[in-house]
Amino acid sequence: MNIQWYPGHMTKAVRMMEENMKLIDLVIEILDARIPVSSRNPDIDRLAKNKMRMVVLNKADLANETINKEWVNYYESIGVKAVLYNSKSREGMNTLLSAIRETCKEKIERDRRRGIKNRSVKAMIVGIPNVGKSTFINNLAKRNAAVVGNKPGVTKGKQWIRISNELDLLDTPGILWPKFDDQKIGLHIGFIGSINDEILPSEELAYELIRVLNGISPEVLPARYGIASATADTEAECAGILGEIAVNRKCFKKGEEPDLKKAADLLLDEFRSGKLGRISLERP
Ligand SMILES: Nc1nc2c(ncn2[C@@H]2O[C@H](COP(=O)(O)OP(=O)(O)OP(=O)(O)O)[C@@H](O)[C@H]2O)c(=O)[nH]1
Ligand SMILES: [Mg+2]
Repeated sequence: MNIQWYPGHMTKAVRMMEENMKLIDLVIEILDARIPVSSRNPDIDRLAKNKMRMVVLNKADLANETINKEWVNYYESIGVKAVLYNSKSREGMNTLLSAIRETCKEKIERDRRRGIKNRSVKAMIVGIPNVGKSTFINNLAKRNAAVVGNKPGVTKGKQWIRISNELDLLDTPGILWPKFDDQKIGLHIGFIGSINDEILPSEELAYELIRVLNGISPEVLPARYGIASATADTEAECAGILGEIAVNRKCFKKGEEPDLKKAADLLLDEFRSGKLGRISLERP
């Protein structure tokens, strides 16, 4: 399976981000805590050159708690400021605001020394589609300023949102990059729902998810769907497991034949929304 999604609106978004970068002090990169490696867009390094940087591991509520901490420690060890965040509950808000202040400390002090008052920190919020950029902004703003949605490609253009006298955030559309070096990256991004589902073959994607889940925590699928433990190395084995999930969830075509497409959509949906538990796919 060859996954790639780089439509014209992303090229346009990158251009918009380049044009606005001169106004920006800080670039806050929103990653999905379940896949901090795959959700890191390599193009951001070029875009954000010479800017202050910070990483937010969002959707921390969907990722494994122990592995979440490992990631924060890892980033600290390489000198990158990273904080865990859950945009649904605002868990981590105080740590986050102090991390922003800490990251921008020098700029704030420099402004003060020069007698510049009332100049806010301007931060661009960037990341791949559907990681929760707009939700994160609304959360900080304590109001529904930006449009959010449970699918990739919701934000279409730029939008400035004032958080306080000290902080303004720029919402941007989610961007991917022209080619994934490793197809594993494409798969992981597909699993979490950051690629337009219309271009994804959901059954094949579900087979891959079954294979990956079986490797990470083999008890998850049997526990959730009441099926027997089984190996998931070959496509036939994965299809067998998906068939059992279909039967368990009564996904049938006309007659008695299991509907694998329906079961695949259900499995992906349950993984994405955390119904299978808090599962991190990547570890430092
Ligand atoms: N569980 C959980 N869900 C979240 C969190 N943050 C955002 N979401 C959900 O993720 C989905 C996508 O959120 P958006 O804020 O629209 O994502 P975005 O990054 O702005 O997406 P694009 O504009 O399409 O690039 C929504 O259904 C949110 O409710 C979080 O921390 N935890
Ligand atoms: Mg958005």
